[in-house]
Amino acid sequence: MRCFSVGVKVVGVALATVWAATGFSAELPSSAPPATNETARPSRPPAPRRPSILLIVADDLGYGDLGCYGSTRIQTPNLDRLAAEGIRFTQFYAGSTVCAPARAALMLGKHTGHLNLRGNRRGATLQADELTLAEWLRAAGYHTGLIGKWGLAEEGLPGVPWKKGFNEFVGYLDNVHAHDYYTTYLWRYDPVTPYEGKVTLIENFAGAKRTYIPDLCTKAATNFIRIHKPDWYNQYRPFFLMLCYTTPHANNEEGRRTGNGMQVPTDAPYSDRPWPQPEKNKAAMITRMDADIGRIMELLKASGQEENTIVIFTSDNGPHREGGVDPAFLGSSGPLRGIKRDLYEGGIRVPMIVRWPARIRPGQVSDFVWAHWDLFPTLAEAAGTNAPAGLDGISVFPLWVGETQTNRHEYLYWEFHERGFQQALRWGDWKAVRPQWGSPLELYNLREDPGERRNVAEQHPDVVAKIEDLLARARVDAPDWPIRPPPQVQAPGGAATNRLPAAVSGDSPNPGTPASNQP
Ligand SMILES: [Ca+2]
Repeated sequence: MRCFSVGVKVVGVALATVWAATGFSAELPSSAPPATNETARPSRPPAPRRPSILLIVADDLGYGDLGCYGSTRIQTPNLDRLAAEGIRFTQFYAGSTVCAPARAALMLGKHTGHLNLRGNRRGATLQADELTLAEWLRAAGYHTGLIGKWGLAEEGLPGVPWKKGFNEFVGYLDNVHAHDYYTTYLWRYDPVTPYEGKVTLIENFAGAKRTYIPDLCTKAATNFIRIHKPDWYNQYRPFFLMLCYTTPHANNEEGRRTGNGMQVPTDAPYSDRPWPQPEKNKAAMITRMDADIGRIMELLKASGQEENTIVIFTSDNGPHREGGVDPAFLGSSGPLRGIKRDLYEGGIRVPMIVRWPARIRPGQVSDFVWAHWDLFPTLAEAAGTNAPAGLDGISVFPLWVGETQTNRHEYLYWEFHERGFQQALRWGDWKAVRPQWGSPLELYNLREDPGERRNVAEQHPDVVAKIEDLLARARVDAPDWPIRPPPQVQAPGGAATNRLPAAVSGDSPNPGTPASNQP
């Protein structure tokens, strides 16, 4: 009994601090864990213990933005250490080249040839009948939380986080709202309080910049990890926490007003660099996130959760040219070609680090080819379940834990519906890109030419033909995303035309987002 009392006291202290430092305490009571008592307390933890999962997703962070991926200008010592203590993947791909479809691919385990959501658009949402990774893990007994940017539904739509598998949520629903690093409100969902709605951040009223949202997300994450430790007072229930920083996405609206949309409280430790101010700020944003992740790792260690928590770090798509930055200045695409909104490697190849001391041997670098849509089946297996049928993803769990990985992708596929219609497909070392509807495939050999500089399609017609076959079966039409040409297609002979050939259906205006609202 004494042990129980002490435990409750510890929990109580942690709960009291949940939102205290986030500015929420004035408006909201603290959440509380389910009532427990001595008889409900398990006598021992179930064995083997399933891991907790912390999935950290950065926003528009490029393949070359971390020290462990070759950056010489941006300091990321904590992520470098994370990589050294786990597996750093060199050929991991985002689900898309912009936010919403990439995150949909991650949550649903499908690629953009099968998603309903294939681009950024106001009003887009996950559907009620679409099963998410969070729903799967919650059904498997995990306590699930989302902190930061969601971007897969706005208020009143079926895809809001609390209807898609998350027990708790604090953050941004909408991708454009997520541009604002000093917003005056966030959304919060807490079924225990219960609370569902907007939380006002009065300290940011009238343009004041007192609460920097990534700082708040870090505080919320550390509180979540303290409270939901899979200890006896939580009946050894593991957690799944998805921490979606907006770093280093630009505040596009601020960028248009001031020329610098890279918001951060201080440009340290880059203040004295002879760089343009937006570049200093961008580097400082990434280094600040790195320090935050370092604090989270310290907490996992101090609270005894380090050994059996899988920590994953990735990004949703490649680096942007927004908010006053030039993505080449800091080398954000590394050696790769292209940026956000391209289907060249720089738009879609992103960092992926996985650390799990209990099962993953440290110090590994892997060139295994996989993607966001593999996280669903992989984490389902980590949670001791079989993934649902019908996913495009494969489980990479065997590779993670040093077993033979027999399951490999025949190919990876992307399509993207801004600026017309782009497609890309990776097959072995080959990468094909169709940069706009109706144009011939470009072909690159990534082993010899990772920067996609030499289009070798003419030298390899057999490979092009094979990839055209794969493309024909890689996708199905989506009602909201008709295939359309770019505004002006050069017809044979040089005349510009907007006409689609009869074979292509769905010739309706693409409901794309206006440029000013591009997430
Ligand atoms: Ca993004």
